[in-house]
Amino acid sequence: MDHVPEAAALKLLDLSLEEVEGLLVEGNLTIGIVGLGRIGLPSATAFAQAGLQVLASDIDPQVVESVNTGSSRFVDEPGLNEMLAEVVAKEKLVATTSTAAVANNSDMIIICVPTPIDDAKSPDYSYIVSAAEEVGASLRAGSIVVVESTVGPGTVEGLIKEVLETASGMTAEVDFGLAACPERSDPGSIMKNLRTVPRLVGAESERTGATVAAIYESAFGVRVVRLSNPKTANAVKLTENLFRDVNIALANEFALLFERLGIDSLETINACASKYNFVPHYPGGGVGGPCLPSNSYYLITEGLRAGNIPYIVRLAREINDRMPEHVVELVAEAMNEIGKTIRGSKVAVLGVAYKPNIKDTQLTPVARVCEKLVQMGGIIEVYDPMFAGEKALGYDVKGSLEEAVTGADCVVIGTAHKEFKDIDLKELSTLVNGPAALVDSRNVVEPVAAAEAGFSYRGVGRPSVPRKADRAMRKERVASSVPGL
Ligand code: SAJ
Repeated sequence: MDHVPEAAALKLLDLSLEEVEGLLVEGNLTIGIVGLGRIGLPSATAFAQAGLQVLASDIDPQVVESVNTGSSRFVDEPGLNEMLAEVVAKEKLVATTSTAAVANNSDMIIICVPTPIDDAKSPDYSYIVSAAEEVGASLRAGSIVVVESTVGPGTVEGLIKEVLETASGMTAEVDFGLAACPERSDPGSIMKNLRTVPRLVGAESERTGATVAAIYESAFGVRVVRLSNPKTANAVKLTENLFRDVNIALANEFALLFERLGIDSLETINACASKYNFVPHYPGGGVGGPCLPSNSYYLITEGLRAGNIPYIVRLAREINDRMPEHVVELVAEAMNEIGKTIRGSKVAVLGVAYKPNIKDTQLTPVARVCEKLVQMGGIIEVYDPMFAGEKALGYDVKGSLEEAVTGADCVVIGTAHKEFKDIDLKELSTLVNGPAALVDSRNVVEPVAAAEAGFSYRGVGRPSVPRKADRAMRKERVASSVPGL
């Protein structure tokens, strides 16, 4: 049975800002966190580190148990594990499987559960709805509920409010407060982001907004950007992520064209960046992670409801979703050039994480690349420094890069991990089953260096460079066919 400290019943909603500030100084406020994932756990830890009492729940008993022993599964979040151990030892953070206990004993309850998309690419709000139902059923009058999960604009003041009101029998902004404060953290830098990235707070009433803003401001020492309502706060969150997704799609679209025109996208983008108003985004083998691949669909769904389809957003998703197929096309092309086929060949995939230096494969585009290569008869060997010797995407990840590439007919760089930036291409060429292909989906190696090392090279958005051997052969052919040469 989890030990849950009971909080003195306090009506946060009815307090003046001065009273709230007084409680913050004394640390006399209990923050409830629902969902101990990549966002919930760092937030719970940081609130506890700020001196507040934190009660947090997760449906997974193993997660609850490990948090209560002061350890987390997020080994790629610098600072998190040390801070977690400290706040758990001081009993400032207690985890439980009971969301009811969290709701009943906290002054401000923050919902941090995932909001993925389903197979039909519609937002799956089932986790957030059941979290809101449980919170509502045990909510104390006077508490404030904050939604940090990413949702479509209007979902907090619509669906979530309705669920909370039905489950609690109370009315928002009369009996309890309701606000959106969408998370804006970058996995891998979350502890730093919590203290530096301004928060967005949009509430149903001025007093709730002011209280929620004061709590985040005081706990994390960050600026809070106040928005008129929850839907605007959620619109900001989506706008910034969709800006990124659409710009990456534009970079990918140009990459496909520039490959054909023999133009180097990287050189082009880096030169564009010398202009005062250009924001660089880079082409690659697709867009993964828990945010970008799904965030568009929250807006598209609301757009369809409102009869206004965000076309560019939808098209950007299609372009980015197609990039893994393009990586496989490049593999086939590069192998074809040296007389090899994917079928029956050994392909070493370096990096499966959805982005560099992260132990996370959520919606990683490399999964699609591997799947397609297997379908085409390739024999896949996987190496990723974050998963060395473990399993990832169902593959046994090799213990070292050398192990994965030895005897490979093709090497595919799937993720731009630090380790891969230092690859010695000459040494790599001695380990593979030469002549071998090298396909870089993340712009890690230089095309000329790859060709000089004897690889049949292809890179997303990069011009192909003939290998030294091919160049010599071509010269010979020209010489023998042109009289006098
Ligand atoms: N990618 C490209 N080209 C680029 C940048 C990224 O192809 O120029 C790819 C990456 O390889 C990756 C995907 O896009 O597969 C997502 O990359 P990301 O850097 O946006 O990483 P996320 O999704 O983990 O984190 C983002 C945050 N990104 C950064 O701060 C750099 C941030 O925009 C959001 O706050 C966060 O999602 C979130 O939680 O919403």
